Amino acid sequence: MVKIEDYNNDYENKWCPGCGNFGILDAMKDALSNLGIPPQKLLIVSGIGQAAKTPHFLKCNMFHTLHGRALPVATGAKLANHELTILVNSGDGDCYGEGGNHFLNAVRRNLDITLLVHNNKVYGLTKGQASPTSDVGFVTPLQPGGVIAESFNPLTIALHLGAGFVARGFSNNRKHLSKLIQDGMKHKGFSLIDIQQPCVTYNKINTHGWFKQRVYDLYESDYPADNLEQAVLLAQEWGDKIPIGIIYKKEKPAFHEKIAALKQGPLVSRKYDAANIQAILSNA
Ligand SMILES: Cc1ncc(C[n+]2csc(CCOP(=O)(O)OP(=O)(O)O)c2C)c(N)n1
Ligand code: SF4
Repeated sequence: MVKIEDYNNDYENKWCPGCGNFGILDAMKDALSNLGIPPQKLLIVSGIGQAAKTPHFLKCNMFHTLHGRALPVATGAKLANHELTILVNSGDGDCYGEGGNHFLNAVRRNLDITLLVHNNKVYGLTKGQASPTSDVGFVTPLQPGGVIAESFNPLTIALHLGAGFVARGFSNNRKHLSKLIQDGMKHKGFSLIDIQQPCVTYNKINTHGWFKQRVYDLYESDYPADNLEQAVLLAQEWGDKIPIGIIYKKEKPAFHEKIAALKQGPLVSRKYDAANIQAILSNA
């Protein structure tokens, strides 16, 4: 049996008091212990940013890589060992800005990994510049007249690229977020969970209270999450009402299942000599 405490470590945490990242960290530990995944069987990959520091605060295998590059590293790890459970923690700037191209291609490939994007609609670590998900008009020290570019909607982009699991969470709704992470991890293929995460220091608009007044739970509705056209419409609902839960879900073959060379088991468990590398390649 895996307990929440199995994931605890004593690494010093310097997130601001009240940061939404704490709720995401708690929900992750709850989800991982509920799924019974022991720390040694889990790899968490992250890039750079406040969100990307998350794996420092869990006892597990981790790979903290370059800004925006968590998904390519996770892709390599999954192809080397497709039996490994892989989570990616990324911020909206890290994933949709610097790593935007990798996001698009990871969705298209349908890698069997779960991507948690801590979406605070701002660059937190570098002190409050606009990110791709900042809303039009959002004022920052670098955009004193307000953001003029349209906001990037990761949910509709992922749906249009054929994603099989698209969801939105809220960092303060920890039980709900834990369930969402569990459902995302149980899903075979790429799972996007875009998590609304208040940055109490640099985003004074989208606060905990702002979200609490607006979020409603799709798990409590009879929304079926299996109709793409309905999902695209729902993914655009933003303002007075904000849906949280599974927006769309559809099973399809994962990337590693389509690679002939991986059918006889993970690459890491093979013995390598010149002859068998040739055999693996000729199988591909
Ligand atoms: C190649 C590169 N470009 C820029 C930076 C500077 N940088 C570090 S974190 C960051 C933004 C992080 O924002 P986000 O991903 O939204 O994470 P948050 O800190 O808000 O959690 C930037 C621009 C960097 N470290 N490397
Ligand atoms: S700056 Fe924002 S995102 Fe970073 S720790 Fe503080 S509240 Fe969290």
